[in-house]
Amino acid sequence: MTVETERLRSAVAVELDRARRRTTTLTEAVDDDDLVRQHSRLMSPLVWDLAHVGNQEELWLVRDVGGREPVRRDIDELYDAFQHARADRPALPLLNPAEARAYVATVRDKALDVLDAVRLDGRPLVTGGFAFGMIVQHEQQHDETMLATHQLRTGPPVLHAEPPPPARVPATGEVFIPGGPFTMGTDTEPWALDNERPAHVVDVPAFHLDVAPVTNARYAEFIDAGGYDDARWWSEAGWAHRQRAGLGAPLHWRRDGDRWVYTRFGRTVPVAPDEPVVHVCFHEAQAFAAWAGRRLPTEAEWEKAARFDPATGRSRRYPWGDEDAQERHANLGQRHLSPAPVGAYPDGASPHGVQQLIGDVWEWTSTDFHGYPGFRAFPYREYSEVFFSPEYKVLRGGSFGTDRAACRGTFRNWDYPIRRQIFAGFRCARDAEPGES
Ligand code: AVJ
Ligand code: FE
Repeated sequence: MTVETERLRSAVAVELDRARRRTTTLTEAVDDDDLVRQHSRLMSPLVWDLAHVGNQEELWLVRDVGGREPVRRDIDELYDAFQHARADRPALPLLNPAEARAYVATVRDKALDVLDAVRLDGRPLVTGGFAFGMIVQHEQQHDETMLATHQLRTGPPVLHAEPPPPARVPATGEVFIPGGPFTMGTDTEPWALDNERPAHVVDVPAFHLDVAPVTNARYAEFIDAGGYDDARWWSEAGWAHRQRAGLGAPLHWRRDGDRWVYTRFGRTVPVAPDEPVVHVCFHEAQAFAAWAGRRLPTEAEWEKAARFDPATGRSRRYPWGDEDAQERHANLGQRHLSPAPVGAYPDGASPHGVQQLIGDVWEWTSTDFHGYPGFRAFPYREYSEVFFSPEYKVLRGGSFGTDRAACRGTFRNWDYPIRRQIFAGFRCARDAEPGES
């Protein structure tokens, strides 16, 4: 066995362990009653996420990669996300918290055993540790989902973290990105999921993009200007939804006298003016942009701004270069329990000077979720392909609740345009003027 393979094995083990520590934090912060309760019809009980994470690990690492005997074949159906809607999951005969903890621990022991024994080349499923990387990202994605469940639960705070760092540089205005081709997607990122592949050239016309995500202060101006009551700014579907759902401010915001407050993980505080707005749906983002005389960026514009290096003509892994995300680059991984103020991460800026593309808030784009030209489902259709549809909008960049293992310049998230419980905000773009190129 080569030194390189051994290094990959230990890197995988570290990532699996990091994900499990986070899952443990999220599921040990509350008592057993709270774990089995449904905090919102939009979300699963936390104990479902916990055992589902273990079940996917069993299916892919223990049974498929390892060829081992099933641990609990009888529970596959309960934890198949396609069999039961989130709202119906509390009524299922789920593993109780103690059983779920024992199950995920047993599966993990076996998965680590498989990691020790299996060749990490040959089969495409394991090349570069892919299946293990997929499972690490799956657990981290569910950890972010569990964090959103924590945000929806009521009661005293149970999660704790340092406040985000302060602004260090100005982060207002927009930058100009000249027109021209760039490489979107990837063929080389070892843990990239199927929807990020293959790499392909896209010609993006010149455009302007905000230096930073739209802040709470700016968003409050839209509210104060009557933006929620003026159908002019909303798409037809957006206005219908705004009416039906009675939208009037981001989720979790509340008026307190003449100011806005929001409740974050059980703590009610004044809305921070210079932090990116979060918990707005696509329709709200789109309406804000129209009111501001702007528009949402397309997914290709977002990725070009995040990855294209005009000096070399190459697409990089992240806005700051090819190096993995460090703490100084971006607000990721639940290190803080909120977005950071705009201007807090100058070290994460792109060559064009666009800030906070990675971390803080997922950013809505105007693009429907579809496969890139030449897309091939891997390793299963249900990861992405079954969601390719104009019903879903693409979100980019990751939030404060996204782990660095599940976030990069090519990473694609998607959701319904009405979703607000996810950690989503946005930034605005506009077309270049004639003559600008
Ligand atoms: C990529 C975040 C939309 O949570 O539905 C988790 C990730 N896929 N389990 C989701 C996922 C299967 C997915 N998103
Ligand atoms: Fe899942």
